[in-house]
Amino acid sequence: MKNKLFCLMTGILLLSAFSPAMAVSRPDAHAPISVMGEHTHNKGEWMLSTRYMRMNMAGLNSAATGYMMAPQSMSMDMLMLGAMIAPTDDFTWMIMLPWSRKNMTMINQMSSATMSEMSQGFGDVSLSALYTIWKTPTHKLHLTAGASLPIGRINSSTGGSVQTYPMQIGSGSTSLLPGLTYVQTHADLSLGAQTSATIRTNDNPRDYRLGDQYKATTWIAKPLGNSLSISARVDHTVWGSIKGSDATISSTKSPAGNPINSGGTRTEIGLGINFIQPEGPYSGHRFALELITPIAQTLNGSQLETTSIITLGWQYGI
Ligand SMILES: [Cu+2]
Repeated sequence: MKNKLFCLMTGILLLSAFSPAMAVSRPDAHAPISVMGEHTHNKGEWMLSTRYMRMNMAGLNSAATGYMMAPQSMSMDMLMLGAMIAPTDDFTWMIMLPWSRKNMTMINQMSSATMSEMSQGFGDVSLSALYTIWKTPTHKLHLTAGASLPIGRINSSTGGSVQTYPMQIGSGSTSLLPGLTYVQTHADLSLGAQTSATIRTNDNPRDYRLGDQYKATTWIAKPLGNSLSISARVDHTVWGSIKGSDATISSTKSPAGNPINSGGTRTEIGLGINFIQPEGPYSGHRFALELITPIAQTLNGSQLETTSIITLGWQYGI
């Protein structure tokens, strides 16, 4: 009898000790790749990641009446480098550095001539602490407290004049990045939800600040075997208008140079896959893809609408 009890107790202890580690090795242990800071690590673990994101925008939500130029399309290619390290089971540090390239085409509304412009560079770096509040084998809740530092340029120019607000690479402001993530893991699926914000704390050196941004997303992921999982996600973002203005940017040449044409809301759906190899030469590597389509957007004034977003990611950690 004592022996049986001992075996049972040892079994329960072993199970509770190993189930979090087992959960980490599932393909859906990480959320769809476009979601940031959605998982934490156990003590001593670290991870490096690269995400490539492409965002396409085309067509104005309302005519650029009264402006010389009308934007026609814009694309943004972003490479996001990230690292995570966990000094304890409850704390994970995360650092992220984006590099982006933006292209915009526009038409001169008088002469019908088209032109394009480009900007590129490193964006604002962010540092976050992820703190686990509640963790059981099936539920996990963690808090994110982060800050973004304005290292990205806000004076990118073309032909001698400073480019419009959407073409700038950085925000110029120090921002707070709070967030809350909840994940539920079951044998045959996982569910998650995250809310996060970007709160600008100061006007930048060019006398404006970008609008604050609030985001909520929820997803469901289903493992198909040990290597692959598929996911579906809904995302809603609300962001405010630009406050103040850069005196060197013309507010009448293009709607993109006038702060009244900024801010809005967007709802998107994302379909994704995550891939891992649990054992073998590629164990520890993760590959993921997510395709995102907006289903609704309301934009203040005259702005280009987002048409699609693709995120491709590679993560490596031990
Ligand atoms: Cu990680």
